[in-house]
Amino acid sequence: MRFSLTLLAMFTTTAFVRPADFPPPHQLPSIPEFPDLLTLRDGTKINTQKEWEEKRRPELKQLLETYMYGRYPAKPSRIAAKILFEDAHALNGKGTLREVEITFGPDDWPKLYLLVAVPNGKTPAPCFVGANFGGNHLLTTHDKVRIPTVWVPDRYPGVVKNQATAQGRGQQADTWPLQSIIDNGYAVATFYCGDIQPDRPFVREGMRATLPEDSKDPSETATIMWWAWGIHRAVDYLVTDKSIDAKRLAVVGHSRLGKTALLAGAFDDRIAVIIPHQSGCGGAAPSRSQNEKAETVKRITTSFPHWFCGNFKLFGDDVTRLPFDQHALVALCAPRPVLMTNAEEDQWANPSGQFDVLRAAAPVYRLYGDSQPVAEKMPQLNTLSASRLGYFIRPGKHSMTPADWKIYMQFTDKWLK
Ligand code: GTR
Repeated sequence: MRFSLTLLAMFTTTAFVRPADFPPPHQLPSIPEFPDLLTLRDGTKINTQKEWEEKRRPELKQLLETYMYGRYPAKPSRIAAKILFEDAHALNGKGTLREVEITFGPDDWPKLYLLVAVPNGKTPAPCFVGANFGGNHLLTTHDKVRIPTVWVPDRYPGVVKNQATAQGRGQQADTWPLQSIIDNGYAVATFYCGDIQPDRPFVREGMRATLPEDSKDPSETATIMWWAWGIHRAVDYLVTDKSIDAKRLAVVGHSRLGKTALLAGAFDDRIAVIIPHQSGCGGAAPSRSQNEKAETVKRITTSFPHWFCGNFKLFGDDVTRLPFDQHALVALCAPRPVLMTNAEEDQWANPSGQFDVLRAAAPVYRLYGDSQPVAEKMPQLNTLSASRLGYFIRPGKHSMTPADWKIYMQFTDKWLK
């Protein structure tokens, strides 16, 4: 079945206006603790939900764009979706599997290929959405699923000289367990992150190729922001898909794509639940970290210079100059539920620091009337805290497994069903 569906004729383009008083990083004041979420930069206190939404929330978004992730890109003026294939008897006959080609912007912009699995007879279904690491074809053996043609890291199964091949089919099915997700009454939609922006620095490819050449702009849109923006384009499609319940979307991602999931949730209110899995530094973990085993701002901006904008690197030697910490990103999600999931041996992702971030975001959730949005103490191993600011830590390492998905679904069963 091939047909084209025009989603949204025209978007308004929002120009980014940098407030005149955003100085270069070294001129910002040093703030040793997490900056107060309920005080504007000019010192004014925020007391109500309205003040938060009208004043502090936009200010924090601009700060995060300017100093960390780079500008939130404009919405494309044109977006369309085409079903590449649909199999109504997939997943042991219990699901419908389709792949949707989402086209936006001028003809030479990248396309996004969204793999969508829907539970038959249970629609409109709540839906998980997120980016994957190595291609949709790694998640299922279904032979109609497209193999990426863009650059893919060599470490993924079946990749030869940075090109994905059919050898990879189904090799990472455990990371996004489609069958068990639909068996639990959820739909799921995912795309290869590299469709939007391949995960390597410097090359003017993917969405980065749409930016001016040789830009010295220290707030230029960086890779994690592009990926989050890509999730928003997937959401543009999902809210038009009749088999999906547009009000019950949960964003999920692992590690660098967990950082992406949190940013995507913070910048798009259409997403109802936000699940950053082992997202670590630059995601749910604090930049002002006390955990000596955890990744630091200096380290991450050296290893992965393309994930964040140029300004963020300048905080590597003095994170106290950051006018926010990651609790701000969580607070932008308020009052929507956020679940941070972790593993005990994955100290690099800073599980205890993430719990501190969750606690620090609570004052904003309280403005929305949830008097106890978060657990008092970091939960024991294997004990889900399903508060609005939820937390989970299991034994084991840095990975995304079917058992982790069971936890995500326990949390979304509470908040979306
Ligand atoms: C690590 C990086 C982490 C995390 C991880 C991943 O090398 O230091 O921040 O993002 O990669 O994405 O798997």
